[in-house]
Amino acid sequence: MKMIPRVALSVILTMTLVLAAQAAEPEPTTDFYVPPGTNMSAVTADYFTTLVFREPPAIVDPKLRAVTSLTSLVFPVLTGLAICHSLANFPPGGVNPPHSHPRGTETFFVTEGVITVGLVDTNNKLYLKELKKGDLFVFPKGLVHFQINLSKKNAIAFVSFSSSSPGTQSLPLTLFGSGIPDIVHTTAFKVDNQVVDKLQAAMGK
Ligand SMILES: *[C@@H]1O[C@H](CO)[C@@H](O)[C@H](O)[C@H]1NC(C)=O
Ligand SMILES: CC(=O)N[C@H]1CO[C@H](CO)[C@@H](O)[C@@H]1O
Repeated sequence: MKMIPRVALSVILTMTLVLAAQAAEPEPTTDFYVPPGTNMSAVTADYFTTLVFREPPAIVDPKLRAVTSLTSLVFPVLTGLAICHSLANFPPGGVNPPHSHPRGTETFFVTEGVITVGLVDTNNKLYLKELKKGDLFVFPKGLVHFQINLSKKNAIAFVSFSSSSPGTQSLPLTLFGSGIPDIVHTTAFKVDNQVVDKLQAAMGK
């Protein structure tokens, strides 16, 4: 076997270090996480099991998608494992407004119906795609994206994240529900105070 050239070796080594540095969560030092004070003899298969995805989440607002999120906060066994899931139910016309996940890449798998998804990159290029049952779309970590059901039938998606706690920043809420001073918005959006007040009111501010 030929020796691997030194340059190639150092490239491989650098890439390995970069990938390690990019890992969102630290290497586990135990088989799996249990909350402090847990009696290990009392831990059963149920600790690794969830039944909450048996039923799609109930629609609350017919204009929005409903979601059941299974992050490590609600499913502690995922803690430190760099993965979590959610199940989303889109009524006809239901939207998941533009948002991003600062700590995780998302894969979005349609299990029922048709869902239109959109992704915007840092060059402000929009990628739009109509997904049918069985189709999967990738939303790279941190990038703004949205989904909408433009069909007349319900649609469901099974969602995975490369983090046990990917976090969500919803643009409408971040911009108009956080208390950013009006002057910032009137300048940024070139609109008057009434427009800003209306948008803030819609976000409960
Ligand atoms: C731990 O759990 C086992 C099995 O359920 C039980 O028999 C034992 O009494 C528990 N120990 C403590 C200290 O609670
Ligand atoms: C309830 C609702 O808004 N349904 C709409 C879903 O999308 C289709 C296609 O754009 C519309 O025709 C429906 O009115």
